[in-house]
Amino acid sequence: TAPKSPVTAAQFADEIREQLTYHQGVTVAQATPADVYVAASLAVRRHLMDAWMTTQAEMVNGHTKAVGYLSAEFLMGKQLRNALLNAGLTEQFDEAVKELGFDYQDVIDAEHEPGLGNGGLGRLAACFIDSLASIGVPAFGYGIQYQYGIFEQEFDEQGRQIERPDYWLTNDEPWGHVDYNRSQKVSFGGTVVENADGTKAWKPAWSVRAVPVDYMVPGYKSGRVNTLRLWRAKSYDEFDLLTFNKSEYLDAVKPQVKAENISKILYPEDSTPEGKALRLEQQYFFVSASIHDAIRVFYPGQDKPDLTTFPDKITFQLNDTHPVIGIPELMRVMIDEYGYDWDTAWSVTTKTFNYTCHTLLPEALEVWPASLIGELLPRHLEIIERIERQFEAELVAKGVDAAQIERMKIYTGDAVRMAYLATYGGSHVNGVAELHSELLKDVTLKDFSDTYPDKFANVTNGVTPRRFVKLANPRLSDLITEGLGTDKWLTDLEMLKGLAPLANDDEFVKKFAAVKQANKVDFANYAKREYGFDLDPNTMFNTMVKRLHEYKRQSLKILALIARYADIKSGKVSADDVMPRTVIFGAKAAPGYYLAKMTIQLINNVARVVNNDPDVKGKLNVYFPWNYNVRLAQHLIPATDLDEQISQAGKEASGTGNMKFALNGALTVGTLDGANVEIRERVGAENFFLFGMTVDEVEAQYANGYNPARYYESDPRLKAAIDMVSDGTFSDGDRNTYAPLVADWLTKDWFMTLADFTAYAAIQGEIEALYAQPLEWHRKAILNVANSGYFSSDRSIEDYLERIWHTGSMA
Ligand code: 26V
Repeated sequence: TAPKSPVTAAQFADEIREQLTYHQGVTVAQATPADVYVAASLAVRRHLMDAWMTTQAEMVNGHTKAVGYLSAEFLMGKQLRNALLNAGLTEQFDEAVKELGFDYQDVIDAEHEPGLGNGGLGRLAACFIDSLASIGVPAFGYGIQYQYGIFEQEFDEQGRQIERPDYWLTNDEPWGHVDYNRSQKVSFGGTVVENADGTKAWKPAWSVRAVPVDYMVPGYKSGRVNTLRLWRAKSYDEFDLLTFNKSEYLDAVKPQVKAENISKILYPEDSTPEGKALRLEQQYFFVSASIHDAIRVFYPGQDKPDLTTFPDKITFQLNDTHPVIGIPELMRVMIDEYGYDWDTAWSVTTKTFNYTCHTLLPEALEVWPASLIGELLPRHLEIIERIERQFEAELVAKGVDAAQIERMKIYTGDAVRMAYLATYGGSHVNGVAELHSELLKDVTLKDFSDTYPDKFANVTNGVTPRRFVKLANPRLSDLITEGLGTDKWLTDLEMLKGLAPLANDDEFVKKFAAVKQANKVDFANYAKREYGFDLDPNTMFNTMVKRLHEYKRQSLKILALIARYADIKSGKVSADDVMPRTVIFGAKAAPGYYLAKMTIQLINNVARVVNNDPDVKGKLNVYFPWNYNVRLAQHLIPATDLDEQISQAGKEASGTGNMKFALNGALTVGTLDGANVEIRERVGAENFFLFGMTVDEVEAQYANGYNPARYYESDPRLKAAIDMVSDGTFSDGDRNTYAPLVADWLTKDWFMTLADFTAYAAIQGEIEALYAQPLEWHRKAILNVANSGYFSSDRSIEDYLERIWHTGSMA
């Protein structure tokens, strides 16, 4: 029988013992922290099981349309503490573990986080499924169970990035339930033949078995547990016995390897798509399996389901272009597998899908070579061709001119533009922050928004306050609850507004400051333990964490830092006048991204030189903890005083780190980009350090022919900083090490780092002046927390429900 929640700590300890005995077969005396982690996870899973089953049953029988969130990435972070929180078992766990003779931290540390995402897009998907469950919306997350997640980053002696495979499944993984009995068959290749009756039939060349691995997605205090279904590729042929008998071992397992490669590894590139067959195979693999799975779930046992009702059962959200092959796939399923005519299939398909765009970089929009689609998915290419014909006819009928029709082609004959297919083939397109959505309409998808204005919407991103405030920052959570007199803010984050008056209450401000200080001490200890760093918690903690990309401009931060270093070295600024600062970077670079990797090397070497220089000791320190991931984020964000969001205006679609920092009481230095604009609007211009060019100014510079050398010549501090990078200061005297980076800055500088340098360096002065008045600083920090409630992913989901999905919660 399933245990009834809540239980006492002693009962929970018994449940852990029972798992140790009957699942793992070890005694408490023999058990390691990793054993206890598995046992506790299985125990908490049992507490969620009833709610999981009821949620699923009600979803199928109920009248509330479900959401299928199709995403190639879910960057979940560790599961145990989140599951305990949502099962109401946090305290029982703490005590039970103690009773069993284990250290709480050792047990938590035994969990290897599933890094099944690159960055913002994957973490957003994880926040969204948390919010869907917490609000009580029936939902599935559908994705891929990569055997290797995002690489583990290390640094070599020279400070260069090394990538190591992240085999997160080496140890027992208690959360995923491998459900072989709900497998789907996914096929590839072959040819299309015409049947006697004129219908088409796809004769694929090979197939793989998609096996679902199910994860519980428990809502916070909602009583709902949704499902994250991640597909794992398995071969149908275990191995070729005939070949095997001839002792050709490697050949014998070849088909197996080919099939299982599909879910082997997460692509670590997060902006420049490569036209690689394996990536298209991954996309089609999880999307085809998911569509068939939804039909199985919502029409149980029916051979001839009435798929015209499909859009009333589920709405599929396409997380970027990665799952867009789902549009021709649903067409194919309806026409070829269920015998519907084209128009019926099209009507169902366009009602079923919606598309979220997450980028503004034109090179990040996926375009697949038609030859590749033709080879791998020949029937889909035919369908795409026909969609193109219908689309062009529709545009002609709407009176769109020939030049525009040419620009809007989904299928050019050589290539398929997935963003265009998604826009035409779905009901809504949305950007992820107001500025981003405007730029989509005005620039990236202008022709489409001119032709189909009603399709376009905005939903500003959000983050889950459960993981990023309650779990990551228990001290602040307690203080908020004390300040508001309730903990209801965790499901209604706008309630944080109630903290605003407390910004004028010196007692509260001091408590708030004490929370930040304690978090900084915690982080210093963590950094010592994990990295061997000696951070001084009595300095300002100034953080820049995100993927390493030119547009995000880690270069701007490092150049300003070098300039500051040079000021102190040269005596231009007396060390006594410097507000002591600890700069913390976290960033992974795509393995093939040359300039990004060189920037990592530069940061590491600046850190080495600065941290070993007695002239700046205690004044300026730089640390670069390797392998930034969700776990590190949860430790670092609550300890940060100043957050950097300094992308070139018009390039960062939204950003979500910015929201996490503001909610944890950091101040932001940032440009008018992505969601920074909305954060600043809400927290108040006086509580946000704004600098830099606007989107219009950036455009004007491009139009006039941008010349970075002009800035190098006109700002002596910028010149000094760049010269120090060239002259070998950070490369043991070698002048070649960073030459390509310097050459790029001086001759290209596509993201205008140099043009924004002077303004950026200047605002750092303002920042230090404010930091010298702790009460004022913390008042502003409190106002950031109080006014960031809007950035809850619960609010984002409410907006999707209203503007895009037109559905609601089961309650
Ligand atoms: C693109 C690609 C291209 C092909 C190879 C694999 C791959 C994997 C991921 C991506 C997505 C890049 C887009 C992305 O991550 N966008 C970020 O989305 C965040 C959530 O909306 C947003 O906050 C960030 O501003 C945006 O950069």
